[in-house]
Amino acid sequence: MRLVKTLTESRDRIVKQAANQLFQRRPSLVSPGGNAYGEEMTAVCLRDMDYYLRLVTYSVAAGEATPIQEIGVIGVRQMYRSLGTPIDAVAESVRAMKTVATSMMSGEDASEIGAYFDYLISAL
Ligand SMILES: CCC1=C(C)/C(=C/C2=NC(=C\c3[nH]c(/C=C4\NC(=O)[C@H](C)[C@H]4CC)c(C)c3CCC(=O)O)/C(CCC(=O)O)=C2C)NC1=O
Repeated sequence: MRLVKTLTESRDRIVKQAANQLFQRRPSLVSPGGNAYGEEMTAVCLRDMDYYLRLVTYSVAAGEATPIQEIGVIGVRQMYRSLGTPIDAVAESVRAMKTVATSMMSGEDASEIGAYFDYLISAL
């Protein structure tokens, strides 16, 4: 539960820092023509990242990856394709959240939550 608390309390920070890393690496996402271009679309992108961070948090609490699979993975490829959202960039945003979140924790905790992030990244 300590881990869940840390993840929940740091949610805003994790999402914002990870989004900054993502947009620095892939500026085209937030440039004209990019899927996350404009204040509103960028906000929706950050909202999706927040959804995924919540799913990882639920899975850590549950001790299994079922929430990630059932809520966050099934059907999302088709959905993102129809929205023109590059799924590899979504996966990269999750990887960036993993980097930020695990850097806030000690070794054992980091590897526990890291496993759920990895599960999600490979499922996407
Ligand atoms: C909990 C399960 C769940 C997920 C995963 C989810 C995702 C989700 N992301 C959406 C849109 C979107 N998602 C993004 C996200 C991004 N664009 C990028 O370039 C980046 C790579 C990325 C952020 C990392 C954007 C920009 C939109 C709006 C696209 C549009 O309206 O054209 C939409 C379309 C409807 C809406 O705008 O709300 C859904 C349903 N909804 C859910 O209920």
